[in-house]
Amino acid sequence: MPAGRKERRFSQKSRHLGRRGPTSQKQLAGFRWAMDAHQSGLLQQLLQQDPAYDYDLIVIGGGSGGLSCAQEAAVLGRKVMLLDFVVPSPRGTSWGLGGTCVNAGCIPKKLMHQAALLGQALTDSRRFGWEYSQQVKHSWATLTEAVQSHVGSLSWGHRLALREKAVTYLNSYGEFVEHHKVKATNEKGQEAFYTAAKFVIATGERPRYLGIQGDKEYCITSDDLFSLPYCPGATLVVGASYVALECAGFLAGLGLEVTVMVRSVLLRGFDQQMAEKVGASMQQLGVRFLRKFVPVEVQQLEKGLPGRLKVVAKSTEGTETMEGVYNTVLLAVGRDSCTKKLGLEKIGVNISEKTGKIPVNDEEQTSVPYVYAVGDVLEGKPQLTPVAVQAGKLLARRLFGGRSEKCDYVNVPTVVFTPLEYGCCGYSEEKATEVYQAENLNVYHARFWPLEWTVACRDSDACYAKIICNKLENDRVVGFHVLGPNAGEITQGFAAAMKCGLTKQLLDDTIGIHPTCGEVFTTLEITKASGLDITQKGC
Ligand code: FAD
Ligand code: NA7
Repeated sequence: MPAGRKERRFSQKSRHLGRRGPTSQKQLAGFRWAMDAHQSGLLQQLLQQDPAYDYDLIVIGGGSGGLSCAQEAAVLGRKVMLLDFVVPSPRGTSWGLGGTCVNAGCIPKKLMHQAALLGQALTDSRRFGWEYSQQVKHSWATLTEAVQSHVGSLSWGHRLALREKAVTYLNSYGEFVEHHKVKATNEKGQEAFYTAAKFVIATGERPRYLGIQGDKEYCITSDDLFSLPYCPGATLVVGASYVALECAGFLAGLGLEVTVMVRSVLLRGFDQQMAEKVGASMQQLGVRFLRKFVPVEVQQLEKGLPGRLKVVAKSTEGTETMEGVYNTVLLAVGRDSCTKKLGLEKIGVNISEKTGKIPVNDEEQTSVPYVYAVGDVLEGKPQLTPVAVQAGKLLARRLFGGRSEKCDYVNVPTVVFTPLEYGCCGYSEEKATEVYQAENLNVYHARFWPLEWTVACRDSDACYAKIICNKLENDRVVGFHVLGPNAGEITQGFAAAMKCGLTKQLLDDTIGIHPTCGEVFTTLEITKASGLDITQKGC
């Protein structure tokens, strides 16, 4: 190992240790760990580097998973390079470091969801005594400018964090050229080659197109929506997954005319009773659903920002066709893993032929032992930012920190940020029935009317809570579902309880917080099987 590198690594470590007082408990525990590791030989093993390589670790992809893994490895004293490159969308949209979540996913999506909720709050506010006479209208330009400004600051923050942790960041596209070696190509087409002992693939996914006439020319995807330089106007959203419904939801909440074209079911993979309730709540907001249709052609009728597009669609159940005219067509028909142009075949990393995703073992190791993968590229794992972050961090600790904790992909909570939010953790009713059989399940449910909605005279029957319990395990909660305001905030806490083995009895023993939506879970009494009425009456 070159002397300079060794010094840098130790000075980094001592800076890290020096942050707290020399006698802090944490530091003492650290010294004790170091002594033990030294005696067992682990320390020597961890510090051992192969001088044959430029880096200990090269991470390809600077999104949620890649950033977390690269930074943790650097904190552990390793020499790390991170390559991140955004191939512009067919409409030319591109962005900086940070990946999907920061630039074209969770963050801008949640901010636009908030913009839509504020519109609803304005309407409610009159019932609470607010009087205002100005015409209320929404400015798309102000919203996108504010959202992009925040996104830009997060992206910049990631750059600074990499610099602080001495991770070498290159805005270059990475691909394997031979074992332990990648080619990094920058925006100008300049190529450089780097070697590393270990690699992590965290290249994520990008929106899929339909392959029909006019799709790449005239349609946009979520990659383009959050920075669209003009208000999309009347919008057709194609697809019925969470990305589709979330985008449709906030566009409708901003006052736009929104139609969703659904090929089969809403929210495939989610609890279907809940999915239909999400759909019903969106319909109430004015979203139109075209069920069992797929687009076959998109034509431009008029140029403009936005222009006018004609969409021809055909039924999935017969020969019927239909046409519609929209200002914008947003495709949300799935996402393809960025694994095809990584040169994986050159080093023998297997990918699933069907999905393009990378199968890994429970330590995120691919078919090539020195190559690992985290995040959305993984086969059969939840595709969520906190999952990618956790997997990346724990992977770095196992590779370079002598730790053994693995990412737990079970009972991962998630939320669909439709105007009425849907939060869930654990199994859908369909999946629970498949795993445990219907006769072994108790399904408790209730409708609830948030207090804030009473004065506002909003729908008393829209919000719904459901838990699925396994009778054979003392009524352990195996599925948690809530449709209501702030479902994300509610679900997070119950997810922690489920990790601790939450049972129906424990919920009954929990004292609620009044008046909140979450308290409904402490008073669930009616099972679905009983058929008793759960209708809420009001307004
Ligand atoms: P990404 O964050 O996608 O990062 C991959 C990076 O690698 C990208 O920057 C990409 O350009 C780069 N890259 C690709 N190939 C190469 C290459 N060859 N060389 C160099 N760089 C490359 N998750 C949530 O938890 N909550 C949400 O609310 C949520 N909302 C979402 C909303 C939308 C609209 C979308 C699309 C996704 C949402 N997600 C949400 C999912 C979340 O964004 C992903 O799970 C997460 O970003 C995955 O992280 P990743 O590191 O695997 O990949
Ligand atoms: P998903 O979850 O794969 O869903 C794709 C949706 O698009 C789903 O509703 C599909 O309907 C629909 N679809 C697929 N092909 C078509 C065609 N040809 N026509 C009409 N509708 C179609 O994709 P997402 O992009 O929402 O999310 C993927 C990941 O991105 C997610 O896990 C996060 O990480 C972010 P189907 O139910 O198959 O009939």
